Amino acid sequence: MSNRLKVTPNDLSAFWMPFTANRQFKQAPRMFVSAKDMHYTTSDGRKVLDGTAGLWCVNAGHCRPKITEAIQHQAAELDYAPAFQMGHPIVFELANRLVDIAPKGMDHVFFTNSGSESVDTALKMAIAYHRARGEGSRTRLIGRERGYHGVNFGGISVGGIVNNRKMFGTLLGGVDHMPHTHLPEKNAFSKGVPEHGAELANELERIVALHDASTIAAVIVEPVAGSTGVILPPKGYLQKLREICTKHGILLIFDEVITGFGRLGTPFAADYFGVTPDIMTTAKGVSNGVIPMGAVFVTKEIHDAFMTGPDHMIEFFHGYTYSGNPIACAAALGTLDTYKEEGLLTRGEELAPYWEDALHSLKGEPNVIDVRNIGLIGAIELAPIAGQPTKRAFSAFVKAFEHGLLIRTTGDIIALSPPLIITKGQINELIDHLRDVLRSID
Ligand code: PXG
Ligand code: PLP
Repeated sequence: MSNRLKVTPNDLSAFWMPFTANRQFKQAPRMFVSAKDMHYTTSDGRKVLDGTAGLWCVNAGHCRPKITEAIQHQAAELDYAPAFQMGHPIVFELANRLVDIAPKGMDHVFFTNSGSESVDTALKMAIAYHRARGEGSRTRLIGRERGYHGVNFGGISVGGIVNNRKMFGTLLGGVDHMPHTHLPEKNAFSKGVPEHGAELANELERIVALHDASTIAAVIVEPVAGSTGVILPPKGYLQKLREICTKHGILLIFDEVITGFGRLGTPFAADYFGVTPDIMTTAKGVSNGVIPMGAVFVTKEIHDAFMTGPDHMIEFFHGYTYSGNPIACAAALGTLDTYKEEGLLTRGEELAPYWEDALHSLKGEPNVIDVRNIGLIGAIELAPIAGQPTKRAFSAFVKAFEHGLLIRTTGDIIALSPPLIITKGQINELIDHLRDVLRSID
């Protein structure tokens, strides 16, 4: 083992960890040193079942050979090519492969390096699209309470998670928010999409009436909200949003960073719900989380609106040094090959009923106040400890990790999103572990 891997507590201070309780972590570090398929191995040699596909990204499971080999080969062949005014073959191949599996009408792809960058790219595209068509007054962006759209300024402005916003000043101007769709008093313990709440989409009409459609560029929502603790769209809600946007000439952006690439048992949530947005933001599963990558899908209409002016002029003044990085593209192609060979983009559909029954068997366990599910996503909401919100779920997280299971918590909600290769036996194992954990914490 190289010296680099021998970490002692005094070595931990330099790294300021993202979205982490740094001081707690550094007192009792939790480290993974390797991973294979459904499991991690910890620094003390224990196996941990991955109940969350990393951070909702390792959809094909860990250290898959096709992906590893593609990266190794590409690193030795062409490590980098300038992203601006130059190309390399596999970035075009990847874009074509992605368009092939995307919902009909999503014909063009713009590459980024993360979900946050995909979101800010999409917001800029929406505003610039209207301007290119001579409707420069359409600059407002509409998000939703409890929405998560990454951590860049555009994303936190349209996002609706208070802790992600309140420390960071005035954010973007000209943003409004629709209400979230979490209605526990009506929808608790729903299996799949809840019955009640489609009328909340009409709040968009109220916002349009307030600002006038001529000032609104786009509405952005997660088809299924993940980070905020798994909030599902009520039956008919997304269809209504689509109708209202179309009626008023407002672009609809689906943020599919979590739902993209098979999470719901269909390639994209747009397929699951039968609702096609104008722009779709993705990341995570596009490259199995192995190399950072994001992809923004747009319709031909949006793309073509930019393709005006002299041929030698740049059409869209936007892009990243690493947009379409060759090694990221290779990882993504290896990922798409793996998804295809193993049918992973639709495997969730087959497993969803089993997953649903297993999750809902946790109803009645201590402090469980709701269970929610869709595709291969699950959430178990716990009653908070009085005066100490988040503490109960955090205890569950630490306990689960000690017992060999990785879960994710936000507030007092446990979120589950296993790799799409999970077996029924592993679903049982995951739920049994979780049941023990719920029975053993305060
Ligand atoms: N949009 C959505 C809908 C997301 O879920 C992002 C944008 C930002 O992606 P990047 O790649 O910039 O992180 C996300 C990311 C969690 C969790 O545990 C969720 C995300 C990231 C990390 C943790 O819920 N979502
Ligand atoms: N900051 C500086 C000083 C830069 O030169 C660049 C890119 O050239 C950036 C930020 C943006 O970096 P990226 O393209 O990786 O987003």
